[in-house]
Amino acid sequence: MMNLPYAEPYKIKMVEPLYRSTRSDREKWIREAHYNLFNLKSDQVYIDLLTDSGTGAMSQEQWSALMLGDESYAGSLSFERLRETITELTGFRYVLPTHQGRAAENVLFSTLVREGDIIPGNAHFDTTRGHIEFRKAVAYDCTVNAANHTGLHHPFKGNVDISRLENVIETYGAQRIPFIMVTITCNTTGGQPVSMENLRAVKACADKHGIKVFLDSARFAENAYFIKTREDGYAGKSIREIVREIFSCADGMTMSSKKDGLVNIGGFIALNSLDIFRKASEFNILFEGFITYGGMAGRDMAALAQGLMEATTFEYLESRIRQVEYLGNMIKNYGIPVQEPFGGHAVFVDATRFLPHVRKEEFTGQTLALELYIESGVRSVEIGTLLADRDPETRKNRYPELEMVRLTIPRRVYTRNHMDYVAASLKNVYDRRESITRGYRITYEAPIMRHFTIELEKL
Ligand code: P70
Repeated sequence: MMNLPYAEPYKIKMVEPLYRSTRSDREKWIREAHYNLFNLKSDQVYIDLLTDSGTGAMSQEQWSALMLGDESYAGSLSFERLRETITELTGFRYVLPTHQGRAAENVLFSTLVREGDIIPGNAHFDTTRGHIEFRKAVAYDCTVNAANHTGLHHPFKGNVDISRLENVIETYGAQRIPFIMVTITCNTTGGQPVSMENLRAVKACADKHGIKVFLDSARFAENAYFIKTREDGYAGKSIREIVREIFSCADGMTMSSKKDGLVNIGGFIALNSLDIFRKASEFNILFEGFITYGGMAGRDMAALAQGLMEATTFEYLESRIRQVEYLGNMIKNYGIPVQEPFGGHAVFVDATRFLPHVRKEEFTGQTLALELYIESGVRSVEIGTLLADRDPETRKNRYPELEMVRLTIPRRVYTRNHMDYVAASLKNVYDRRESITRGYRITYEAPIMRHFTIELEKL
């Protein structure tokens, strides 16, 4: 008897064309794009692994929910349905919709963060860090050491280092720390999960000092899948039971619905405190829109309510995460250095070990991402020095411990054949890695969140 392999729990009803190109087309396009992959038009890309954010495919249930969207300015029934769904899944009573994740950060941080504050966490993502630093506060990473060794196996590389966290609280004092922010899964360290045990330890530490805990929850369902499949005592629990337990370790959450909400745009804040909800509502009205739509169309809220339910099923998560794992294994079997275990939403390639001849000052991660695009039209993204920005005080480049290229898999979009193509493309670059010795120089950069609009020149 053969073990039956896993397969997608859906079939394809509608298709969208992809665009092939030649190497000389791509060399010309990327030069015109100033060697910034964000500047390419989508028809200049064959397989787009830039991000899993807002790039997923909706289900027929979500498309039909769109037709039932209630576009009332106030008291939209689509918002009601969304609020009920979020409360059912997370336990949080109050919900504020926003147009995407960074808007949720903007509203929450306008309410809670002051100049000179310290926000500790596992490893803040760039928009979160940007919103903290924009307010002249400090985003302090308490990352576990294991996360910085790509070849080292550790089931929960997204964990917060609790002794580092204790140290930060001791050094700066609880009154300068409005909250701790834990990102689930942790994007910066490679889509790595945080264990329930660690979440409980963070909450206990925070409670001891009277500090609140917020979860940056863009990929909370993927985190729940890893807890179920890796943490002792959770195999028998459902994804939704685990999700509920995750959020019981926090006072609130910010969400980019473009990931585990399975929609193309949207975000929200959910929390338990009426007081914070009321203050945040003022900023929501100022920046986003009335508190029952916050920058979202009623139909988008209807699709999101449905998406959140689909994303919290084991069948969906298994096919999603095992597709990432399939790509990761193929790349690993070619001998290419990758962050292990593979992340929930992406395979993170260790660019420093892939291209040892390219100096970090010449942007090793970006160099590899560009080589991959030129090789085959696969667009990935640098998660390294360009993304890490300059230190806000010294204005020097921050060189992160990990210089990576992220192959980010959109949800329910690409097939196994596409994954084979991506792996073969990367292998071709790997085979000629010895000949890649020089990187790039910056010719234009914005003062904050530079990687989106940066312009480069080949050295
Ligand atoms: C990504 C995108 C967004 C994000 C996130 C976490 C953990 C908040 C947000 C902001 C950003 C990106 C990066 C590179 C290329 C394209 C896009 N992450 N928290 O792909 O949410 O985008 O809705 O404002 O990962 O990881 P939002």
